[in-house]
Amino acid sequence: MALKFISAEEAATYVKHGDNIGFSGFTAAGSPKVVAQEIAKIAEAEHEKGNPFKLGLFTGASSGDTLDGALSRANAVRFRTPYQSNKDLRAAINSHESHYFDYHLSQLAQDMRYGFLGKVNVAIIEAADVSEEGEIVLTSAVGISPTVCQLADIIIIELNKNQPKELRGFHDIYLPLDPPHRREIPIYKPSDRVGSPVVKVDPKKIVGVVETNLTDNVSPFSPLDETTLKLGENTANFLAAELKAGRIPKEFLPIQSGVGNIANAVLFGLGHNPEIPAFEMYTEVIQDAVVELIKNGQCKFASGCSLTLSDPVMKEVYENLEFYRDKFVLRNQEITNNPEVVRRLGLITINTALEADIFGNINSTHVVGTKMMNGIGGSGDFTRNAYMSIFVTPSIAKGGAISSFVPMAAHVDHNEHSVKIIITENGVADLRGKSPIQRAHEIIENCVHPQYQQLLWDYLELGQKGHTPQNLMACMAFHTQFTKTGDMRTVDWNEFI
Ligand code: 0RQ
Repeated sequence: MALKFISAEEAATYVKHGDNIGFSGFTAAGSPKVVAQEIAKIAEAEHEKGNPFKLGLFTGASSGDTLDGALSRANAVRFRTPYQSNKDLRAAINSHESHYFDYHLSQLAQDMRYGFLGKVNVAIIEAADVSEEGEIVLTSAVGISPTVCQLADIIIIELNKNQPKELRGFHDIYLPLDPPHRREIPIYKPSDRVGSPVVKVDPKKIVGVVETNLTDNVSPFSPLDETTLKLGENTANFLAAELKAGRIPKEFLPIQSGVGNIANAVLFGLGHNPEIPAFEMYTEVIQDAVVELIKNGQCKFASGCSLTLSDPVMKEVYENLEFYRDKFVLRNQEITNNPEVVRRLGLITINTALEADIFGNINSTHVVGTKMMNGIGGSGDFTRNAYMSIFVTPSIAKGGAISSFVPMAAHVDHNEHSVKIIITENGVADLRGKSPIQRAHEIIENCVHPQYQQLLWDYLELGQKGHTPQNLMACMAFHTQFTKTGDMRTVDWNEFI
């Protein structure tokens, strides 16, 4: 069947008010770049006429500004899942203009297939290549594309000339059968390939192909500073000591690392510690630091869901694709984050906390307990099933007005039962085999910023007797004080005695 090439404006007309749209991509990588902007224009025109125009949006994780930004600025997002990091969408979510299901990334595609989240009307998929037989070579990410292509009534392709056709072979698309027919996922090492290099769809569903030529436009990371460098160094030294002590096998274990400035610094630390042997990664996001590790031989292989690379690094990778062909693979997030595979491979997982409490519960998502930052992403998929789950965070935020360690986390994404190690620029809290009160001592002594140590020792004195010595009147005082005065350091426990 001949492919029909259409304009982005025409493609957008296939989308109707009330539709649910499934997009390719994972982070800005692989996210469609032009059709959503045209949909946003239609939404604005309809709103001007007094007509409603809102959509449900499924993506792999966050997306580019040309998608989440454009549609939320046009007030066209009815609901959004599973993860986002766009400032305009964040504002819409926090004002309830858009509803947000903050979802474990590994679960989204299967829950869509189970019918838990409604219909998918349209799939908008970025491709490096597409054939008349319906074979799609994806671009820099896989995300949930195989499932949305399967579920959607119609498919619009954004064929991006900026993404080389030679990417064919870098993807490994494996869709597990749904229960009760599911079998094990036969991945026994990060480099195992178990699926197809392309997404296969019924070509009759492809209603149009829109040509583009745009980069992913991934924002670069903040430069490393004293705090993040120390954090990375502490993480690397801790893992080297675990290896020496025999608690990590001598071959080392695959690493999963979160995304963002802190994760970037940790990868830098791992790459610069001579006691850490060359390792493999089984992770979600392959970011700039991973490419650097691959180039210098510190990372032997990376399995991920996306190549989330700044434009210059992406250019370098695409110009040298043959060097990288046996060094990384891109899988759908149902597989990169799969609990079965994470547990089997024995991942060392390293994710970033927004805040932690002194008993080891982690808040990854809610600023001061109420405002959504980004979302849980894959951190829950990995943490709960890790060989060793690590959380990293600077000990303070906003120049010290916020302590990353509080008496009780104002929102819990990862609880004390799953969190094994917490690391800051000050040191390491090893929570393994420790009771709540022992964990509190370990965290206050090793991780908390000196400006907050005494306040938290004093809090422990206020605690009611019991297994976890919380004081339910005072446990939110850090947060309430910050809301009142803009500084947690001014907490006065006398108010609670
Ligand atoms: O704010 O940018 O205004 O200065 O939060 O913090 O220190 O730059 O760290 O970029 O690594 O992001 C948890 C958000 C950290 C991220 C989070 C403020 C701080 C700064 C960013 P400014 P940093 P990072 C796989 C894993 C959840 C999902 C996940 C995240 C801004 O890592 O979204 O783990 N994780 N996915 O000042 C108020 C606090 C704060 C605070 C920091 N306690 N209260 N603000 N900040 N601590 C990836 C995927 O799933 C795709």
